[in-house]
Amino acid sequence: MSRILTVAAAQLGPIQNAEGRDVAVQRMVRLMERAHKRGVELVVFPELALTTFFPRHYHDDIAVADRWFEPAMPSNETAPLFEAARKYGIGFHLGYAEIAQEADETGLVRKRRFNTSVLVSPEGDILLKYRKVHLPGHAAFAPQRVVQHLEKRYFEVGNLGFPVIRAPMGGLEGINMGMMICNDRRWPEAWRVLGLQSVELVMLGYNTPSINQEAGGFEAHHLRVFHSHLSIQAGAYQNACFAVATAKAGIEDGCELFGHSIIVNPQGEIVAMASTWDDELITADLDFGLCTLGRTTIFAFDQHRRPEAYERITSQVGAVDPPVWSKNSAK
Ligand code: CDT
Repeated sequence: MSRILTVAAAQLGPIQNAEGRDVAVQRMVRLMERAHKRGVELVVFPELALTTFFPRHYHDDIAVADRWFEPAMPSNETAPLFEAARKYGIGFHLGYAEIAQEADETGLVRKRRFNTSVLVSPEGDILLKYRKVHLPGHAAFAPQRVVQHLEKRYFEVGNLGFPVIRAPMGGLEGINMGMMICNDRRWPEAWRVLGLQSVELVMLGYNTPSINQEAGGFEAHHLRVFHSHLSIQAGAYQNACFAVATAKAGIEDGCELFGHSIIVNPQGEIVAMASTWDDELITADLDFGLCTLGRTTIFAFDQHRRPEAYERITSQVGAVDPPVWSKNSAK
């Protein structure tokens, strides 16, 4: 019997710094209403979907940034999203900045800040939570940059790993679902950890500037979108899963985010792509039977993986120099 789920990437246009959560939430509720009319069963919203991408703004006192964080999910302000889920019978994925009162690795309970996403069921239950692992950018104000990227200042590295949950969604009894957030998509390790848990659907949100402020050399404009799509398409193909990748797009606080949200199948093909820099819904019917070919042939992990040869992947962070060849050392 075929297992088909209708999904949407609900791209958001810009959210300006001056705009409140109520504006973003209203826009998202409207997208859920439109999704429902199109028969969508699961909607994927972007990273930090409730506010502007605030890591571009520096505050000496980090506590001043707390206004961009959610101490509770749901809250009074985000409750309309949960109500819409119940009303329309659709699940949703939401990225937001999370404040948690939680023990750290030393056992000290303190205020902790994460770049987080949740997967919410059509009944309004939180099925899965993920906290972003790969935090790009820098922690201190960088005077040479026109626009800051202070994720390392405002967030701690996620401490939940890359979890996958099997849960009902839409008309399906169970789908293996996992999440990553923005920069994570560029790291094959993140995809493989999800793949090793038989993930069938990866949801991810992103806020990616059109201009790379970190470029040490020239980076052609079009390569920004190319590298994003390349990473997602490769990740989906190499782990025989679907991916829904949703952007925040357009000019936000004067900074351009490139959009180009996509839905990708397990062959790595783009099956839907956003074409605006605005709130935009792209949809696709995902047939999870299409995951079988990859995972039973070329990417049958149990038959072909060689973890004994991958030891460096988990024991080493930076690259080391290789030995230098010489006639005497040649074998
Ligand atoms: N939000 C996020 O992770 N954005 C990064 C931008 C990198 S430039 C510092 C990304 O990988 O898309």
